[in-house]
Amino acid sequence: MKRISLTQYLVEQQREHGRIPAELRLLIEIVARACKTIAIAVNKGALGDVLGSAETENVQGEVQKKLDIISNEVLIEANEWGGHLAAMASEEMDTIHVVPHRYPQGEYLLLFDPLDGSSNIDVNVSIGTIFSVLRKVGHHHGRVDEITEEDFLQPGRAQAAAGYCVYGPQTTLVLTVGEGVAVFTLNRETGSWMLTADQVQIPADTQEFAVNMSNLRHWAPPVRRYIDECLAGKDGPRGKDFNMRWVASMVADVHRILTRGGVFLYPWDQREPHKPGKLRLMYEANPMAFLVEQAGGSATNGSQRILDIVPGTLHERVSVMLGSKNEVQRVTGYHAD
Ligand code: AHM
Ligand code: MG
Repeated sequence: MKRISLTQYLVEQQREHGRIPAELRLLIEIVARACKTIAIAVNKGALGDVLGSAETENVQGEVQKKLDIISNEVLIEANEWGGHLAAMASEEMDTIHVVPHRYPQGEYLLLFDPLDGSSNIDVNVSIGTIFSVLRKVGHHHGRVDEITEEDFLQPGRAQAAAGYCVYGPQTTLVLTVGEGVAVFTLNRETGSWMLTADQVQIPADTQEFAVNMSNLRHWAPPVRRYIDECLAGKDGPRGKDFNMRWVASMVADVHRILTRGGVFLYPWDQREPHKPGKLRLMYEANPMAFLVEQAGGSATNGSQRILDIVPGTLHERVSVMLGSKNEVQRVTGYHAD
């Protein structure tokens, strides 16, 4: 079988299907190239002095790892000069990063979690990069300094593209431009991303859930009910046994779900009642929700479709339930009961 590269795939999307403008194609190519650079740093591990803590904190009060900071810098540097972006936002930066005046300003806004699954870096378990692309809306008359955080506060359904890269046994890039989900695998010999799966579909039913079970006693009753019923297996109300997986890297857990189905939960918990959840809406939940919906799955916060949530702030958090449609519908339904 003759495989096509990411570049060919994007040119086809642009030329034959008219699905993406040239600027968006450039943006995706640049993000993909940055992910290659991050993958090289990840692979070096202790030899590259990239493991461990940077001894700094991000805006959310989390201690940053060296790779969090390296990956953030790689993505910023790669994306500044192309003329495709107006501004960027990241889990690792308090405020937005407007493209400097010396470069032309483009039509897009890029958000990312540069290195997701930080707790897995030092233990050599899969980690990843998540990204989300929005269009600059409103009347800016092309002046860079007019871009503000407000321009980013669009619901996830407005995304022009989204994706993630998994740094695992294989380095894999998963992408949607709103016409299904495509998977590319990095060929290390040639340095090319090659299309290895297209129009990925998540089965509607599953017997596998992903959740951090150590938090069980803190969850709200609908989530406890859902998991209790899964755990009861054949003898319980579901009448079938469930398997459990929890990588603690959202990219890896979502990738498994895209590959063979499943349901992923990171629900609200009562320890910090005012915090809707752990995961961030704009650069974790939204891009993953877009991918999952494009693959025929669902994503909600228990009461609402993730992609319909209008963000109030850049770093806002959200409760997440995503994956196989029928399971997400069930756990969401328990919230309405
Ligand atoms: P991070 O962006 O700081 O790495 O945090 C997000 C990660 C997700 O990838 C993962 O699903 C979750 O945090 C794991 O949380 P926990 O350590 O509670 O299992
Ligand atoms: Mg993250």
